[in-house]
Amino acid sequence: MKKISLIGAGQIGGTLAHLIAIKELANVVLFDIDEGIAKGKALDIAQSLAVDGYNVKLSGTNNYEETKDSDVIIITAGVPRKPGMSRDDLLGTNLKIIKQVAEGIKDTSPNAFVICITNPLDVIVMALQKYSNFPKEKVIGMAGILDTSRFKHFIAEELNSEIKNVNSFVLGGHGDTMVPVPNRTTINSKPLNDFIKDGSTTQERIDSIIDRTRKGGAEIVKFLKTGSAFYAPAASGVAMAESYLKNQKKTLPCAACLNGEYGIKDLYVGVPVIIGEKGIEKIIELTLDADEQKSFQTSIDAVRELFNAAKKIDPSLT
Ligand code: A3D
Repeated sequence: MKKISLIGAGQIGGTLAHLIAIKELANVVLFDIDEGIAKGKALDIAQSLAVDGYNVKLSGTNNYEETKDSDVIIITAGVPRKPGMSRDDLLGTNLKIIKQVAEGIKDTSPNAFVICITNPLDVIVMALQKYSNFPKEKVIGMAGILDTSRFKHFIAEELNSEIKNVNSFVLGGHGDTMVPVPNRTTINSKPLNDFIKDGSTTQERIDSIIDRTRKGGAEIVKFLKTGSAFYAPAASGVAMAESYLKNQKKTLPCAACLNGEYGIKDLYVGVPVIIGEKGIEKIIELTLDADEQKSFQTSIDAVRELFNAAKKIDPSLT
């Protein structure tokens, strides 16, 4: 059995543990600075597995030694948003936390595939790679799958289609400047634009879906009041871990460190990548039209600006 360690046993961490267990994907170690949360959730989920006879071991800890030699590490340690906050407001606090996490994992699991979920995502995953010095193809951020599933969900509702027949990508940074690409969206292999042409929907309605997708996280924060989304973020993180552990080579939109692709170097941004047993095996370069390119550039500028803010907080990141 493979080993997945979850750093952060809060809302997403607990849901990740449950999903991993009922897929029998790996044994799970839940790590949290609050040892009681990690131990309590591990025990509760382990006992739930007895109901259906799933064969997975779970444990909870606040000691990095127990995460030793993990195949995959998924990081959600940090604070989530409260109503009215932007993801960027979390930067100062979560940067300090991610530095501690990098210290904790770098010697204990040097060969792990590391998936970061902590916000503000693109900058935190970039800081994590720099603090840990893990290979860039082994450090990846989860955001694009979540943003894409939100877009796909709204499109499926709008066109009364089964979700599995909707295909799309959301690119760019995980923030208000993210870039849903309606031109690359198909429903039953039919381009989304054709549904506008035949009157099934309108450009205005698609524009409002794009806007709702961009604000999809905030919509949930407002409903929950005490935290942010966790079911869909956890499902997205598990899809990445599964593609790596089973060498599925799925193409998934994730935050990856670009090395010249899309004309960008040394910056983590959301793009489609192939995840297999080597980690990020390929970054897919889509040809963007002028509007998409412009929106993508705006998103990249926003990520770069926030990383500059991070460097001011911690000059060791330069
Ligand atoms: P929450 O339920 O508060 O869990 C976070 C956990 O981290 C808590 O149990 C804390 O005790 C723990 N923690 C804090 N500091 C440390 C530390 N130094 N070491 C280990 N554990 C620590 O939050 P959540 O699970 O809802 O969200 C976790 C993070 O994911 C937040 O930063 C969210 O903003 C972010 N998030 C990202 C997305 C993306 O799509 C990228 C979506 C939703 C949430």
